[in-house]
Amino acid sequence: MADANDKTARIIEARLKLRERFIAKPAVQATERPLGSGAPNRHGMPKLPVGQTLTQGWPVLDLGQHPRITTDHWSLTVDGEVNKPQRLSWADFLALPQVEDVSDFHCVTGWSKMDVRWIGVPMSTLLALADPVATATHIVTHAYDTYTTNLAIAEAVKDDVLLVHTANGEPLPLEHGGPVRAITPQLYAWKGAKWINRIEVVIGDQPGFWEVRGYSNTALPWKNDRYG
Ligand SMILES: Nc1nc2c(c(=O)[nH]1)N[C@H]1C(S)=C(S)[C@@H](COP(=O)(O)O)O[C@H]1N2
Ligand SMILES: [Mo]
Repeated sequence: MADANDKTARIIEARLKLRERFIAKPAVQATERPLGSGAPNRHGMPKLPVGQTLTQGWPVLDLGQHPRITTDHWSLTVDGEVNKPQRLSWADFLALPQVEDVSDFHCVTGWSKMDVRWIGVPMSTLLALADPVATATHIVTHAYDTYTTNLAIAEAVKDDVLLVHTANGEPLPLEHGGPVRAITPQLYAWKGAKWINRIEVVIGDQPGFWEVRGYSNTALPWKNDRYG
């Protein structure tokens, strides 16, 4: 057990170091007054971003294919501009320190799903394991349905950016990206790849599926930053 605890401690320390390295760099930040309504959320942003309405359900939006990946066949690669490329099996993924977090989900089409209780692994943990090279700036996440989306590393290492397998106490449903998807609560939801299977670290920005088709590259809900 001591070994497992040491390993967990090392992973957590590497994650904190990585966050210091990238959060300290200028992230894509809203400089104007954030737009929206409601009491501030934990990031000081109005609970409901401008132009959004609350939904009780959970609409499904994607390219139309729901790849059925069993956990036996699932894997996650972290590669590209890294010193230690990783390939994790389902067991490897579940052996990483898990976090539980409650956050909101804002879709660019105008609905917001509030207070989802997620369980998963921080994106920053996975990046810390792979150790991005000094000049790395962005990631491209890839999914089993061929979807891609890009993030500045400074966004990707935020505390609430997770690779989740559980939502509100249930395994993440297939149509919402099960067994594992990414979530980006401080950006529009298209920045979170469902059925994620690869995190590619890159030097310089590489827009993804929607970013090259007219969606905003930065995707900031409190700036109404929907289209590029
Ligand atoms: N792999 C994959 N991830 C994806 C998409 C997709 O088509 N494929 N669509 C994105 C878009 S546009 C949105 S709005 C959200 C929707 O997530 P939901 O279907 O769980 O509501 O997933 C995002 N992640
Ligand atoms: Mo979307």
